[in-house]
Amino acid sequence: MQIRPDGARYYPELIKKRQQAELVRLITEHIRDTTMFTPVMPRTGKPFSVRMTNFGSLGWVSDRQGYRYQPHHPDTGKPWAEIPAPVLDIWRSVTPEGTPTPDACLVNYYKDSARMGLHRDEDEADLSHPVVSVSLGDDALFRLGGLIRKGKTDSLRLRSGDVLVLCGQDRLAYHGITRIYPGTSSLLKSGGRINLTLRVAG
Ligand code: MD6
Ligand code: FE
Repeated sequence: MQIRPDGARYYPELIKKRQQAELVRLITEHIRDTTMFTPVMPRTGKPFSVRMTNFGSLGWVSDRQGYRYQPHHPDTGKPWAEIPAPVLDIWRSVTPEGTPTPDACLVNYYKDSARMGLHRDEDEADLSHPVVSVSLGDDALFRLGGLIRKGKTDSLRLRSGDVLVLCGQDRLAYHGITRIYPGTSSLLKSGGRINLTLRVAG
């Protein structure tokens, strides 16, 4: 579903319950094996409230040196695991034919009070490819702005199984997560929300 002309697309509950559970199984196994890292803001070193890990040949990280993609986990130095096939299937189902395969899948984990400030996804080498995001677990309030940070924003309540694509006019739009609604989903045993963000990074 197109939510803005030539821009973002939103697919509510594209992923059905059984498949959500399977994704959570794959992700939690991965988290158990690799542990998550806590990114910090460039320069200030202030920790994010969201914890992260990655799948793919490149993973997104943030530390005092800045934001970047790198092939290994910042704490353990190990390469990231491959992007699971069911996740690649989701990408294929919402991107135009001929779109390259994503090489980066960021896993964001939100506890009840975690948030993500307004930002643009602009660390990728080619900014013409779409960014696909998958929500699992508790609901979240997503804000989608425009090309300037101060512009007005639209709000979208993202629920478990929803897929959002930032493409076209909105590929570089500011966006963020204002809040999580704790207890709105029973998908994750310990609660919270998982977001997968798929990108062609390299
Ligand atoms: C989140 N999402 O949903 C954060 N980025 O937790 C993002 O930062 C995002 O949803 C690019 C495209 C879609 C997104
Ligand atoms: Fe983003």
